[in-house]
Amino acid sequence: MAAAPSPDTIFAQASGIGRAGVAVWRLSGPEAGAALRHLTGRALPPPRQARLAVLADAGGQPLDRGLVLWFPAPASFTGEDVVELHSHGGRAVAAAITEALLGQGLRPAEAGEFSRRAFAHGKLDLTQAEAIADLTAAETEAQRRQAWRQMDGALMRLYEDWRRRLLAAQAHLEAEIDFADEDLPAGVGSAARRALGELAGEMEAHLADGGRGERLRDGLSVAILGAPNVGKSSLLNRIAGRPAAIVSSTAGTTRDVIEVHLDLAGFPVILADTAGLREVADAVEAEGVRRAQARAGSADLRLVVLDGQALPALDATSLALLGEGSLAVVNKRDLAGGDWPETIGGQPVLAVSAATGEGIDGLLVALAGQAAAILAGGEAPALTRARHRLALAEATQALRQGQQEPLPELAAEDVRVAARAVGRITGRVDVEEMLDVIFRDFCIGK
Ligand SMILES: Nc1nc2c(ncn2[C@@H]2O[C@H](COP(=O)(O)OP(=O)(O)O)[C@@H](O)[C@H]2O)c(=O)[nH]1
Ligand SMILES: [Mg+2]
Repeated sequence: MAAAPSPDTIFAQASGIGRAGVAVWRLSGPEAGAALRHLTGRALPPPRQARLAVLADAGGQPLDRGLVLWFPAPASFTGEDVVELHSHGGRAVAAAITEALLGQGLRPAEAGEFSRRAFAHGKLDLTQAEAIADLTAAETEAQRRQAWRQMDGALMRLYEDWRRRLLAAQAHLEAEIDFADEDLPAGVGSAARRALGELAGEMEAHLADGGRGERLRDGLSVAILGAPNVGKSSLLNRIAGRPAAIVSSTAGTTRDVIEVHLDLAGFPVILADTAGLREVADAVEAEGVRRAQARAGSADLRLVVLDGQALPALDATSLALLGEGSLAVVNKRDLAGGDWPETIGGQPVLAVSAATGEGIDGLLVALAGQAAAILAGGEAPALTRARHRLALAEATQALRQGQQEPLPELAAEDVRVAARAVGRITGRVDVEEMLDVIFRDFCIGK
């Protein structure tokens, strides 16, 4: 791909802003080498070797001492001339270095601009660029592993392989058009149509993953549901280990959805406390109930909390929530006698006490097991973004249509549509309009 001209030399503090032992700076562009020479007052160091240097401003006033590295193009992260500086991580040091770089005509980088330049120079594809953002955002081990695999090129290889095979099928179909009346090796056209079916099948299998990769990026949504006063908020607080939600003996206190983010055995879980489900007159509480019901509907998993003291009596609303994708949690075990059934609504009962903490570990193990069952994948790389899903859905639809076309001209056009859709995922075609969307969510300095 032709690299877009990048006349500006950009810089950013790539490490987080604030007080730290060391701050890492990145400079990229044609003036990066000159900027380093001016800062150090010396010739450029040998490529890719760290050198200790005093960094000084234009008047020769020393600002700090740190490591400097020189990565001449094209063997650098962006593919341009790149300089890396390691300074001390104080605010005043950062301000002084920023001032010195601005004084040399360098421009502060925009969010994602380094990765965008790396993409423009063919250093990474769009799935890898997205994976850098994911790796930066990863909060749990499973998220890190998924982002790492994608950054390592697992999705790029999968999608690029599909695109290559699509282009081959397209070439075969076009050969059928051009040589319709001549000698074409027997079966070229039917082989191409068979390839369309195989490709569509592989893409459909990749799409039918239950949103595993996307959920792993976002976190598994778990809703705590049940009647008022059964101890839902107390349970959330016990699990969170801090008073995140309002706990009160007045029914109907929790009126909004309150969330805590958990790391369960490496899997990200967003646990949401909700308002008790019941018929209400009060408008605010009714809104809380409405939100609770909406969350119940959209959650990946539901913890249906029941009051152990009330058993075996069960309210119809809670009973209706039990079933596929839910866990039956009997709370207030410390008060109840212990004669609850083994299963309720077909779900095994997890007896806990939010007050004493009894049974909470078992509940977390069960929750982690459910999270793993939903989020853990096999060897195949998972689809991680709605953007990829849309493009692949478009591609499979075109392929299924192409399979049905008796005319090679029309089949070839369908394959072209499919190849273009897959190419958009990695950024091999039609990308300009998507670049802003993708790089917008990056941090500065990435
Ligand atoms: N003894 C005992 N009381 C509890 C337990 N869980 C909650 N409670 C009490 O039950 C009342 C309602 O709790 P809350 O968490 O606000 O219930 P929610 O309406 O379902 O959110 C409060 O007085 C809590 O202290 C428990 O496991 N044991
Ligand atoms: Mg509550």
